[in-house]
Amino acid sequence: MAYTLVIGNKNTSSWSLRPWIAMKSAGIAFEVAKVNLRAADAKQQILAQTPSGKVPALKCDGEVIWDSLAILEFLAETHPEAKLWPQERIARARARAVSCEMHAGFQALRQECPMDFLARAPREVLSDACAADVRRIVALWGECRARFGTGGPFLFGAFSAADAMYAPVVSRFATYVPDLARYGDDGRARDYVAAMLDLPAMQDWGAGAKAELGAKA
Ligand SMILES: N[C@@H](CCC(=O)N[C@@H](CS)C(=O)NCC(=O)O)C(=O)O
Repeated sequence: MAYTLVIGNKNTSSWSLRPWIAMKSAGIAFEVAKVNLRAADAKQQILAQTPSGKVPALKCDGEVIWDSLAILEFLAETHPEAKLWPQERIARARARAVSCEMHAGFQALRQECPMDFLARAPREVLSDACAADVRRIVALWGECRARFGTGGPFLFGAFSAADAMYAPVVSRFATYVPDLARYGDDGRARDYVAAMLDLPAMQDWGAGAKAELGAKA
């Protein structure tokens, strides 16, 4: 299957990172079509690729699938060998639950701490709403790691779609909230962030972000 993944700017397009890191980590080959979201005609460029008018979108055999979570579901179905969802039923249900919680929530964190992949700018103070989001994520990561994570360093042990969904949050925490102990972390969330930042695919994304910013300077 020939895939083209339409993505935005690597330093800031949080939603684009999700399917990109999943495909890289799962070893699924794809081409990239980049849209500079800061270009004056960005909307037209995106609309030429996907009727949603948003990135990411996955093009495949004349079809287009948009929305990061829908793309992950499509990839998981098309590539069962990649095991993008955990194999065990309850772990899989939980991985979907935490992914949907991410997809539909954490508005305060998204607004206050927009992804800025390469920046390191710790925040001394977060709003109450944003701090509540951070505490909830720390708690859910800790629970996933404790209950399902024995087989590896990721939320459900081996890398899964849930990690792809939270990759932009990992980046936001690295930028703005490096000290997760202040938000109830017992060390599990900190170690999870470190494991995600160590992923070769995550480092590739950072190198790409650097190259894009360098190219513009
Ligand atoms: N729910 C969508 C959201 C996608 C989204 O908001 N993408 C932003 C970039 S990160 C976008 O395309 N913005 C450009 C625009 O709205 O014109 C997903 O998960 O893919």
